[in-house]
Amino acid sequence: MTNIAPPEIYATACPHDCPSTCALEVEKLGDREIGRVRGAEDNTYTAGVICAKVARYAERTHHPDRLMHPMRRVGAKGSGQWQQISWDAALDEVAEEFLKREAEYGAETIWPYYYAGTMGLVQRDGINRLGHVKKYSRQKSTICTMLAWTGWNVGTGALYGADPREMAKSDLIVIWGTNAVHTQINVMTHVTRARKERNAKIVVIDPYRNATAIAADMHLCLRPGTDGALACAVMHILFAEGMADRAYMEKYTKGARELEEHLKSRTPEWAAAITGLSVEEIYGFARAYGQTKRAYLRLGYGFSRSRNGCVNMHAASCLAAVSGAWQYEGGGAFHNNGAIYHWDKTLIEGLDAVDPAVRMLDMSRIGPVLTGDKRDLCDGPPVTGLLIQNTNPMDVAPDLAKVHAGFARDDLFVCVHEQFMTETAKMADIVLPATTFVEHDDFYQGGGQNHIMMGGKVIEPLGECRSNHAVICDLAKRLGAEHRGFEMTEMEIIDDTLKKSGWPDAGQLTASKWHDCQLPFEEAHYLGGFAHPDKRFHFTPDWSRMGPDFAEMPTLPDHWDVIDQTDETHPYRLVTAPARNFLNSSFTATPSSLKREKRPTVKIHSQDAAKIGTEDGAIVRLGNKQGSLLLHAEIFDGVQPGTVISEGVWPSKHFIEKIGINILISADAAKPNGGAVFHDTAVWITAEE
Ligand SMILES: Nc1nc2c(c(=O)[nH]1)N[C@H]1C(S)=C(S)[C@@H](COP(=O)(O)OP(=O)(O)OC[C@H]3O[C@@H](n4cnc5c(=O)[nH]c(N)nc54)[C@H](O)[C@@H]3O)O[C@H]1N2
Ligand SMILES: Nc1nc2c(c(=O)[nH]1)N[C@H]1C(S)=C(S)[C@@H](COP(=O)(O)OP(=O)(O)OC[C@H]3O[C@@H](n4cnc5c(=O)[nH]c(N)nc54)[C@H](O)[C@@H]3O)O[C@H]1N2
Ligand code: SF4
Ligand SMILES: [Mo]
Repeated sequence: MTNIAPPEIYATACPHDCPSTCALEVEKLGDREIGRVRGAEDNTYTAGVICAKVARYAERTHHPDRLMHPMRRVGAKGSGQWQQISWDAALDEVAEEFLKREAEYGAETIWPYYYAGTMGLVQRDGINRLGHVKKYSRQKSTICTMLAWTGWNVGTGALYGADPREMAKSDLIVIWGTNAVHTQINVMTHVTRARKERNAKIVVIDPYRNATAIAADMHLCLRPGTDGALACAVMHILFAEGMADRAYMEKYTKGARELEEHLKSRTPEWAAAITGLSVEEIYGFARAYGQTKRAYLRLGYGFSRSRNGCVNMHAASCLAAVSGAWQYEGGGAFHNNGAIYHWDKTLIEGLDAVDPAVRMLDMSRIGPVLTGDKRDLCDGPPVTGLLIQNTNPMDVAPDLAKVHAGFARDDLFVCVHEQFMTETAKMADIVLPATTFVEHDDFYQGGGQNHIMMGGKVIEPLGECRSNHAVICDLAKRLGAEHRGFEMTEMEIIDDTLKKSGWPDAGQLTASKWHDCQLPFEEAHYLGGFAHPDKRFHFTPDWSRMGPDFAEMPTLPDHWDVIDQTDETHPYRLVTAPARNFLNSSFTATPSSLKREKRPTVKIHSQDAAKIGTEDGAIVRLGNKQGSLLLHAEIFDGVQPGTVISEGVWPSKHFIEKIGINILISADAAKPNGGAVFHDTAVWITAEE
């Protein structure tokens, strides 16, 4: 009998762009092999639960399609013809091309383009250090959080709220515009506790009966982009029926009188006409909310991804300030904990090298930028060089036809550092192979929770893969960029950043695995006052503080009717919600995720299907002025007629005509400070013969 030693277990954190940031335990089977991945039982937020796609992470790290070597394009752009080259040759070529373009057009012609493929602070944000030192174009990061954070901050003054673990102590949890079962499963852990231990009620506010709505006691299935109307009517009822906490408002809020006056005309009947909900549903929710002290608003991102998204987020956040639920444990509101970590990111991002005169390009408008829109280019030089890490704009960005046209430009030199041959990598001139999180050191912060987490390397890099940090430092040398951050290891940067930010150092964090940064109850619930200078929650938001494009924004919570409304030609509203087994376009290469998601579809109400003349499994064409695409119809009555849903983000190659759903998504920058409007699209639908 042979004695097989149990695998070594390493503590780390999930690197993906998910509010849960789970504490993980990874089995190490060999120098270059991981086994099972589990959620840490002893982390109070993760509590042993992780999503299925990350539990199967070995499938992703050891995928046969992982990029293993640097490659140079030899055929036409996008032809898929590559030649394997050495790291030195690849980096030399990138540097040479960038320097040549810089000499011709100035440094702003190079655009380091990145997002959150890994949420590790060093590997994600280090690219900014190179950009700042070189005075390359800066990125305005609008693709995800801009609308939600702006809408939250304008009311509370800061990006934090009631401890997410407090949901377990609530009597009513409102899951608003987040499909938690898909996008952050750990919310359900704490919600389920409240239900089991306290018989708490769960309300879901979402335009479709998604997996989270199925688990709820009440589902308000409203039209997309109408949450402001719902919030106003709920507050109208709170005021009208004596459920508004006037003493609380007197002490803690600004604008309560104006708000009450303004809401008189925002009746449940008014909101019913806008949202498509019944008056009874609105009363039912308002009374349940108003009569429960421990009522917790868990506000997600989904309902902010509209042209009126900031206004809707603010309106929803007002509920807790009218009811006074903030005063109670298990009550109040939460969206994200970004502000509790008070990072000093000078070293990671090279903030000491920032030149505010360097232009900022809106990442969500990469299509217009690459196709030469003068306004997007701030009247500056064209972008002729892209360095891409951690993101896949050829699939995920709005106005995909323009993005594809931009990447096809012959004069554009593109270097993509990736784990997989994504649609973006396919368009590169040089592709560099990237490590996955188990192959490099980093540290993480919880967005939807409250921990800083250490994520040390578990195995050696596979093939010739290198970390983002290594690539940025190697390029810096060749590009003549100097900064002490380029001379340090990942762990040295982690240690320095932790200490400067007032947290335990790298050694301590490695030993404790994570550090709980939750604010004390009084502070998290703003009981010493909100985070504005006047210490009040603002019912009357000052949008001018939040972004340049604030004109015409409503100065009180409202239904702001600037969404892509339906008309005779475009009778349907499309929501492009996240699929359970993908994470944006990540995991679209792993067999088990593909098997579960099957193919891109559009969910259509049976009444609409009858009008269109289509049936389950048939092919329909969806379109608007930006373009059109073919999708398989799925008859689904968990929406209001007029709303259609397509889950993703599927890479373009999976679509019948090889272009993805974002061909329909507008690159309009939402007000007041930009932000992509993924769930705000009017379309036509026809049956295909
Ligand atoms: N499985 C999986 N998990 C993910 C992701 C993924 O793609 N797949 N993406 C990750 C990322 S990057 C992020 S930012 C988070 C986002 O996670 P969430 O906060 O959940 O936000 P969204 O994914 O945009 O959308 C969630 C829900 O919003 C609903 N919604 C759309 N429009 C409206 C509206 O007008 N009103 C209301 N009330 N609801 C609306 C959609 O129908 C959907 O059910 O999830 C992360 N987690
Ligand atoms: N239709 C529609 N489109 C959407 C959304 C939607 O809801 N609907 N959601 C939007 C949102 S919220 C977001 S945040 C964006 C996100 O979109 P992306 O930022 O493009 O996210 P992913 O598609 O997951 O791509 C991240 C890429 O980073 C790579 N990566 C991961 N780790 C590393 C690493 O350590 N180094 C390097 N070099 N690469 C790495 C992964 O392999 C992956 O290809 O998509 C947006 N697009
Ligand atoms: S739920 Fe989110 S954070 Fe947790 S393992 Fe899955 S993707 Fe990662
Ligand atoms: Mo996101």
